[in-house]
Amino acid sequence: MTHRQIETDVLIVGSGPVGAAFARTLVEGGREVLMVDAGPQLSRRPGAHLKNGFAYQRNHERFGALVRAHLHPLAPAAPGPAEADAMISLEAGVATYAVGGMATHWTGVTPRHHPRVERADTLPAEEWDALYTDAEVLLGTRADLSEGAASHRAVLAALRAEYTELPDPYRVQHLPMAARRDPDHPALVHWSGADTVLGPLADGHPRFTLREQHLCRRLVREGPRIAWAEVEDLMTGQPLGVAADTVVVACGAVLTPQLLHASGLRPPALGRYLTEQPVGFCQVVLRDEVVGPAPFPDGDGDPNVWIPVSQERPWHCQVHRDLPYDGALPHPEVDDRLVVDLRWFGLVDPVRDNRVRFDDHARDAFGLPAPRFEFTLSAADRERQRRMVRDLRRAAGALGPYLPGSEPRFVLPTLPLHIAGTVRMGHDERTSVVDRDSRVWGVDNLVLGGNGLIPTGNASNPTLTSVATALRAARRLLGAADHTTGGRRADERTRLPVPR
Ligand code: KBG
Repeated sequence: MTHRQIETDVLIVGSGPVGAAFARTLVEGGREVLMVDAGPQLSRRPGAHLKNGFAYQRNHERFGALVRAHLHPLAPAAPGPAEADAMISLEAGVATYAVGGMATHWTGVTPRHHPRVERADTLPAEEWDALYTDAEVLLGTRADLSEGAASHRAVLAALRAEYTELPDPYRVQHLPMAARRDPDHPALVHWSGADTVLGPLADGHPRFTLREQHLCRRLVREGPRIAWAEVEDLMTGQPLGVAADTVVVACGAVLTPQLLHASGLRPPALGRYLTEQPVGFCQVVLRDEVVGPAPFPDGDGDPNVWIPVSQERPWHCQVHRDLPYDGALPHPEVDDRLVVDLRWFGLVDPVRDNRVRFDDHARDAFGLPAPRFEFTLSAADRERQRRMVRDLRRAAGALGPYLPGSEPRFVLPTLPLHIAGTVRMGHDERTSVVDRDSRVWGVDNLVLGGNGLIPTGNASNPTLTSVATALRAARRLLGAADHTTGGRRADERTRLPVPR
């Protein structure tokens, strides 16, 4: 079949919040952008959060069922439980194929990464701070979402009374959330999605085109550049050839390296140094002394309480309500308003042999090389997680008894899917895939985005960091100065040799 040809300034593969941050910045900078996503558009405004529908805000179970239907297994087969690691397993990992990506259903938790424990040294601290602020604005992150909820205030007070030793800025506090209460109807929460990041682009813009159910199968390299991309309209089978000055790939920490691999772009660090966060989880029923004299009012809102990562506590803690896990037992006898989830996210160190590899002989559901995970925890990683779960028990003890069947355990399999490191950013092309402008080493016009770029062990939710990184990369594409190298512009950079 012959390829219909399209020309554009920028092709963006992937329409999650990171792809959207690239699109918004580049369109506002005067570029014409074509964005493609293999998944369908599920809402009128592209990439909107599905929980913004009234019914789902009132029922976590129903929303959980909806989300499950949008998750596709990444690896072809999951091992039996006997083979699974008791702390973490990637074999049943999933990806969201939808316009908006995982932000069609995410929790919106958007903390900054800890400057020493989690953050990469690729940028100076002042630049990180400025980028984080811009990313927070773009995502609509705020700390006051739950301030008005009695359950939130009760959990916050009980945990503050327990963790008196924690100094500022690491004490128990409000969880930063990319969501806001609707000013006209404060009982409803409006969750940020990729549409929030797209802003005016989501309502249509002459320089922005979004094509849903269009799969990028291959990037075709000629010399030091991507000459064109092979894109398939999945609904017609029609192939398109897209020639772009710049190609941005931001389709998740597994599917981004998958596309590079499928295109024969296989730098030595591709898929390696993979990290994922083990999650300790339990649910408690808040005890009377925590609730206080009056019951929580109907329609009170959920708590969103945070204990940030610190050097002594390299784990991220959130106390909130979220989707129920598979196999959660129903408890009609328990007042649902008194149940809270405790999720403690652990940090693992990046090592070269922890990786996703792509099988050239097996295909995934979209016909691309199937991912396979090779991932084990070191003794130090395991010890860190054991400390984390001891701390989870301490926090639970301050709040109330465990909900029967929801005693502390590691969440297995699949969550949290904060896979990182697979296309890591760095200073050296042997141990990283992109430079600090997010550009693939040795390919002039190929830029990557997403959690895969995060090169360090991390425990907090990564989306804010990835949006911040994307903002910087997009601004560099527009010619912004590189503050880390004395003000050189992106188009003045020294060309690197093409790796063999
Ligand atoms: O609780 C959430 C959490 O906020 C998150 O970032 C992760 O991806 O998924 C968890 C379970 O839904």
